[in-house]
Amino acid sequence: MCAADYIAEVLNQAQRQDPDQPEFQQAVTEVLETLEPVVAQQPEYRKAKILERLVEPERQLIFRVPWQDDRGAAHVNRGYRVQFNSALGPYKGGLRCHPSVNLSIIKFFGFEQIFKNALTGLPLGGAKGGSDFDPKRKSESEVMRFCQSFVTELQRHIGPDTDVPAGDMGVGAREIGYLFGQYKRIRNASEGVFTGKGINWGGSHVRAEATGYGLVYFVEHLLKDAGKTLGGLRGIISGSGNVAIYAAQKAQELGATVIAMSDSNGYIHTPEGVNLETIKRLKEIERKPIKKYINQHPEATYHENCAGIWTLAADLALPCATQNELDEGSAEALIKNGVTAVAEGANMPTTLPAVKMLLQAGVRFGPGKAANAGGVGTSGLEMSQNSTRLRWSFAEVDSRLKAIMQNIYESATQAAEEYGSPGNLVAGANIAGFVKVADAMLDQGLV
Ligand code: NDP
Ligand code: 2IT
Repeated sequence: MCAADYIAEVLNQAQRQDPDQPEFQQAVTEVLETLEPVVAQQPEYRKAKILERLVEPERQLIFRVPWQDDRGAAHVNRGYRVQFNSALGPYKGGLRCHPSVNLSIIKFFGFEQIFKNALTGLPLGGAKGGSDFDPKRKSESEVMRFCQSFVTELQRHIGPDTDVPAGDMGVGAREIGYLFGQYKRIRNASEGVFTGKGINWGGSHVRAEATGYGLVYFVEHLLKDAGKTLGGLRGIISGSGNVAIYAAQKAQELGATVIAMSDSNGYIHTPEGVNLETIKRLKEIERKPIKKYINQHPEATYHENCAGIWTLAADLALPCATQNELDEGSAEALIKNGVTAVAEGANMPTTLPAVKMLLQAGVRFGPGKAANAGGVGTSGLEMSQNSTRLRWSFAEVDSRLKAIMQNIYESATQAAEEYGSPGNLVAGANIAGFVKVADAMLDQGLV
């Protein structure tokens, strides 16, 4: 059987086993479709059933999370942790709290995380977790009680050498604090079991900024290859959460103008460039809709429907909100408006057909696995600091983050060339990540 048929068979099998997991199937298809030349060259992978083993998580945990609201009423949410692959190191990946969370979404994240973490060059396995709990419109004490209940169960499955969760959508510094506090209390161990901790209690400098900063460092390399720099470019950035805010901050610092940002309701457009102090106050402190931005900035306009952001003319587009937010219609508008580069701060924000359109149109495209790996890369640096009980300076961590992003860019570019798709970083990132994990799995035997 040729490599293409073998891959099609693994995809069919995954589809038959979990037909009700569309996001997971999408992520698996996106990776496996690019692996044909590698599988063709290395028959050992097929013999050892590496692909079949990769698409099956090592362990998936689903658990009950009961908590009480401020009025004393009881609630029950569902908690997840999918420990996907530990070939390279302890399971590592974020926790997402959002009402849309289900097993398909957590598995897609966990699967992506395997290759992303491999690309960082650090010894990190892949995992993801979270809950369908919605932190919006909950009081501080409700969020705390939820986090304490969540970790009361999760704590028995994690540890600094076993599984190290972090934040993701709906889980930021506040939630990591409550999770860590309860873990420490139950286990009587102050250890590096979460990343994204506060700077005074084991956190790392730059972790809060890392995904956004790393994304922009990656974009600098993408643009350099097209003979451009960020200076003078107009950028649109979807989302206004952790990733979007720090991507915008670094992009503006390096001379770009961020003309639009969004949230789950709509987007603001401000051709002079967004005022990030206002965005930070609204989203990080007050937790208010982005619509309120125009109250302070009458020069800006607000538009309902967040996907409309992709119809604005810009040189650079950074989807930093959520999966499948940039579809074919959006890709068509971006291409028509002459976009130079698109890089994914979010996980899988661009649909498969949209990715293909952008690549075909010659747009420089940075896939999330590579472009947003600075967050988990810096989490890896936080783990190193925790293990040695040291804390590095901001400048030290930032320079290591830059080196990680450069290394990812170079290894994805090189793998794309080596396996016959020069310039296609989707293929390059998948292949570079896959080879590391697959070789480690071969070395470790049939486990
Ligand atoms: P946050 O919770 O901090 O922010 C999410 C942002 O996205 C919010 O502004 C939210 O709006 C907005 N949003 C949600 N759904 C939509 C939508 N359909 N359209 C437009 N905006 C939307 O999450 P993060 O910034 O941490 O995560 C964003 C993305 O980046 C996710 O895909 C995550 O998996 C990925 N990522 C995160 C990393 C990290 O270190 N945090 C690392 C790598 C990837 P609202 O305020 O209305 O809810
Ligand atoms: O998607 C991601 O890479 C994250 N949410 C960050 C994971 C981490 O462990 O820092």
